[in-house]
Amino acid sequence: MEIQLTFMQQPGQPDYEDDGNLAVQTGKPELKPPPRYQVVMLNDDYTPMDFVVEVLENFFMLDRESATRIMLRVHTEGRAVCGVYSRDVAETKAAQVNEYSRQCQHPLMCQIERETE
Ligand code: TYC
Repeated sequence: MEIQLTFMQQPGQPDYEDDGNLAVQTGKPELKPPPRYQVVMLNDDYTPMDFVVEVLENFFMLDRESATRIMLRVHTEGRAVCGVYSRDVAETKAAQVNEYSRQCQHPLMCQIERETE
C-alpha cells in the first residue's frame, strides 16, 4: 500500500493535489449572516398603559424612559418595534409577552417580522 503525504512537500514533487481528473470549480462561499427578526407590539383599546410599560421593561430590558416612549408610539401609531433578535429569541419573547398578557387578562399582543435585507 502506498501512502502519499500531501501536507509536507517532497523535493521534486508537483505543488498541487491530484484532483482525480474531476472538473474542479471554485464557487464563492455562502456566508450570509442569518436573518434577524423584529418583535412588533400592537395597539389595542383596553390594555392599561402602565401594564405595557412594565412589559417593555421586564421582557425587553428597557429603562422606564425608553419603555414609555415605545408604549406611546404603539398607542399613537398602532405598532412599534420593541427589539430585533435571532428568530429563536424573537419567537420566545413574543410568546412570553402574549402568554403573560393573557394570564393577566389583557389583550396586549406582539408578533414577529423578518427584517428585510
Ligand atoms: N391604547 C391603550 C390605551 O389607551 C394603551 C396601549 C399602548 C395598549 C400600547 C397596547 O401595545 C399597547 N389604554
